[in-house]
Amino acid sequence: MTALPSAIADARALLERLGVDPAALDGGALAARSPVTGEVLARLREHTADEAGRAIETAHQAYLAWRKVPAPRRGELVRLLGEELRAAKTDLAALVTLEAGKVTSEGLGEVQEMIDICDYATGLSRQLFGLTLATERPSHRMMETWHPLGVVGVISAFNFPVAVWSWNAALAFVCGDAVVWKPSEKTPLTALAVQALFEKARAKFGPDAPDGLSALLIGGRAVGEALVDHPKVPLVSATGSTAMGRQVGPRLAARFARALLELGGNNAAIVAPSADLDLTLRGVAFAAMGTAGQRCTTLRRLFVHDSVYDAFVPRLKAAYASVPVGDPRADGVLVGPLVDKAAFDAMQAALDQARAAGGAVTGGARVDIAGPDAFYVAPALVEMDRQADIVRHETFAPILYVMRYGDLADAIAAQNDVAQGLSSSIFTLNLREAELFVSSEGSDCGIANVNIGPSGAEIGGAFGGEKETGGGREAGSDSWKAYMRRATNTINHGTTLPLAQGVTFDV
Ligand code: UN1
Repeated sequence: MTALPSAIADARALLERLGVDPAALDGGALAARSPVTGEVLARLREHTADEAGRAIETAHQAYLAWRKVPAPRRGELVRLLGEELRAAKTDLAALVTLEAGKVTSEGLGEVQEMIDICDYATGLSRQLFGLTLATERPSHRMMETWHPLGVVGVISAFNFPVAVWSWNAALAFVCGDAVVWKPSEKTPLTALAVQALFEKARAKFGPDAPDGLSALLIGGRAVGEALVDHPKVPLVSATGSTAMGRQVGPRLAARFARALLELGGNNAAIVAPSADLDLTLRGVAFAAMGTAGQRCTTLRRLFVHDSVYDAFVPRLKAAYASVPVGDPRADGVLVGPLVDKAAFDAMQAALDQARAAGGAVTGGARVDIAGPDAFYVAPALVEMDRQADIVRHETFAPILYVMRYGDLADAIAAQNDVAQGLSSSIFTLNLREAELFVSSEGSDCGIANVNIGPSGAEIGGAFGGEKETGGGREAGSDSWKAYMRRATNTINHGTTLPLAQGVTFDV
C-alpha cells in the first residue's frame, strides 16, 4: 500500500495523450516502475537482438535517403520536433516525474533542455561548414566537407531519461544521420512517449523523412549489445556508469567504430576565503541535493577553506536538515526519491564506509513517504578529514563529502585526484584564484565553473568530461562534428599535375 496517490492512472493517461499505443503497455516482461510510489506502471515487451538488428538495417536504409535531403530542410524536421515538445511539455515533464522521480520544476527543465537543443540544432542545420585551406600546389583548391555519418546509436541513463536522447538525436538528424535509441530499462515509458512525438513531427514533415529514421529498442543487455556490435552503426553515444563504458568502449574500438562516452563524475567545488557565502550556499545546495544527487554532474566533494569552514558548514548542515523531501509532484518539494532499492542500498553502504573511515555523517536516513517500495532519503552531508577511498568513488545518491583545506594548490590537487573528470567549481571573488582554477594548471575537468555549482549546464556549451568520464562531448559548441564524417578535398583546376612535397614522377 502506498501512502501517496497512485501514479498508475495518471501515467496511463499521460502516455495516451502523448500518443503511445495503450496496447504496448501490458503483458511484457519488463516492469516499468515509478520510484515515486514504487508501483509498476506498465509491463513492456522487450525487443530481441534479431529485432534490434532489423531496426538497425531499416535505420541504415533511412540514412541512405535522409543524407540526400539538404541540411536546412533536415533542420525543419527538428524544428517540428521542437514544436511537438513545446506543445507536450507539461505532459512529458509529468511523465518524467512519475518515471524518474524528478521534482516538477526539474521535469519541466528536462523537457526545456530538449526544446533548447531542437532550436539550437535547427539553426545549426545552416552552419555545418568546413574550412577552405591553403594548398601548396598552384591552381589547386583544398577544402573540407562534412558528410552524414550513418546510424547513430544512443544509450541513455534513467536520470535524464529524455534530454540525453535529444542532445544526440537533434544534432544527428540535422547532420543527416538516423538514430537508434536504447533507453535505460528503468525509464522505457518516457522513451516511448518521445518516439511517439518524433513520429508526429515526422508525419508533419512529409515523406522525405523516411520510416525508421528514429527507432527505439526496449530491453536490456541483449539489445544494447546488438547496437554496440552492429557493423552499420558507426557511432554509439553512451551515457551511464564508468562500468558500462568499460564494456562499450572496447567493443566499439574492436570494430573501429566511434564512441562518444559520458560516464561517471565525481564533481567537486572549492569554497575559497572570499566566497559570497549566501550565493555559495544556494549553489552548493542545488548541485548536491538537487535531483536527489542523481545527476552525473551532482556535487559530491566540497573543499572549504579553513577561514570560512566554521561560518559556512553549519549553515549548509541547516539547509540539509530543512530541505523538503517527499512526493516530487507536490509543490515545494525539492528532493524526490532515489530511483530504486539498489540505489538506496548503495547509498547506505557508502555511508557505512565513510563512517568506518572516520566520517561524521549528518542525514542519510530513509524517510517513509510512500511505503516499502519507494526509496526516499534525507540527503547526507559527511565531514571527512581526508579524501578517503569512498570519497573517490561515485555513489549515485545525495552524499556530499565535506573537507577542509588551507592552501588552494592543495585543494585543486585534491579535486583533480580522482579517476573521474566531468565537472567542477570554485566559489571565490578573488580574480587570481578564479583564473587559476580555469587555467591549464587548474581543474582537469571538462566543465570548470566560477561562482556556479557544477550541475545544470546549458546546452550551448560542449558537455562532457575527461579521464574515466570518457572524453565525449555532446550538445553545443562544435560537438556536431562527432556526428559527421570529414572529407578533405583537393581540386586541381590547372593543366599540369604538380605533386605535393615537390615529388617528381614523370612517366
Ligand atoms: C547527466 O546527469 O546525465 O548539467 C547530465 C547538468 C545537465 C546534464 C546532466 N544539463 O546537470
